[in-house]
Amino acid sequence: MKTTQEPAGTIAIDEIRHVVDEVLAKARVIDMHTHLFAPSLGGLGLWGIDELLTYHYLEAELFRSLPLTPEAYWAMTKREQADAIWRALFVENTPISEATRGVVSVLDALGLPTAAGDLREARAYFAAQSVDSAIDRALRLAGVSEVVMTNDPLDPQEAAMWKAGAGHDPRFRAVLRLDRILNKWDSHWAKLNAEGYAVEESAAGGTAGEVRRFLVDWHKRTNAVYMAVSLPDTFQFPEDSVRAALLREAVIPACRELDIPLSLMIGVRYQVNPAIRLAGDAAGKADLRALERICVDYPENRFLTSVLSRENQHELCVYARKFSNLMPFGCWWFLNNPSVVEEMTRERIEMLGASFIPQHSDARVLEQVIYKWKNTRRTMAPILANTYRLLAEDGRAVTRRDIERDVDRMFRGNFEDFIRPRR
Ligand code: FIX
Ligand code: ZN
Repeated sequence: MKTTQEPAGTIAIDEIRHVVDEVLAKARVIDMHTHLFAPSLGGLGLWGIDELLTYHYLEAELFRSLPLTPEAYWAMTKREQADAIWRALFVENTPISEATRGVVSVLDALGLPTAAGDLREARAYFAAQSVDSAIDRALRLAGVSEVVMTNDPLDPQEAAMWKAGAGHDPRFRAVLRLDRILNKWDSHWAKLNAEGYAVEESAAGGTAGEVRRFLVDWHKRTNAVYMAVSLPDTFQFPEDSVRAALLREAVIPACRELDIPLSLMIGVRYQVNPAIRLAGDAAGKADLRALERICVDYPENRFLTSVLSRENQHELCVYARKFSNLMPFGCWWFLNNPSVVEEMTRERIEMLGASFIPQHSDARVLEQVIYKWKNTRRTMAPILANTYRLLAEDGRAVTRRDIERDVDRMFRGNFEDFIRPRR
């Protein structure tokens, strides 16, 4: 029996869903992990219909729907590839998969036909756009205020542009991606040497200090908000390996020195089918005791973490309850499907409240932010509405302010706070 006065702005239970929809629609999210690039980084940034259709998610689906060898596909021009994918997945079949529905959703949001026999009208539309106006339109339609890039300091094309002063744009934040250093040291250490860093293939001697210097120099050049690495499902820490040594002696100390988080994206089975290139990666259940050990050994560091295997999600939530320097984020890659996003998000709210980052888009093509954030809002709305209904039924009235605060925290505040320097 409720005796206390209900706070101002209390929402009736049957009004909650409506308010949640409004608040989510109004929210301007920070997309904290993408493969998008600021326009000053030239051709690295992908956008437009041909890029949307030749997305590796769709390439994987193409090879299931068309008796076409990967070799024959790679021999095509980008335009021919896009035509083949449109015909096979959108004309000769119904676009019901998450990735094909995504393209339909983008075309619809841009006022383009979603069931045309060919791509003439879509191509004409994009040909008439400038990259800057395309960026502003996509971010506005997606309700995204800024995106975080994935910048590779060992990518020759990208590195040259940063050294030439490119890259700075208020809509795009930088991140130092370290997969080549940590996962492919044997084929990349010489590049650091060539750039004047006295490193050794064995990673012995002064290598760690030099890698640290390299990272600090690139942080200065890019103003990166965090460093990141994807790791295999077999990742172990500690381990007698160059990767573990560089993590321990270079990357983790550099992040502490620069007071920025390290993002650990764990659980990739790289190139199980190299013939289909980017689409050839898979997922595997990882031993998250490596993450436990890293959180225990480096309490001064902050770790953004996403795990690729559905089977690792519960453990990650449990570890986040143990370590405040661990921030779970996103429903990564093969998990970014509404049925799985729903399951993961409900569990995270039950175990972590609003103290996690529900999603990132992982967009590789600009316009993908439009459908990925539309899907996220659509999936989150019933989950949040149900959560607040349960709270109200349990005896605490819910206000619009509660919902606004939680949504802002999950889609902005948690990330902004986690990257904010502590010193
Ligand atoms: O490692 C990553 O950042 C992954 O997101 C990508 O490598 C992957 O190819 C992808 O596009 C996932 O959505
Ligand atoms: Zn990614």
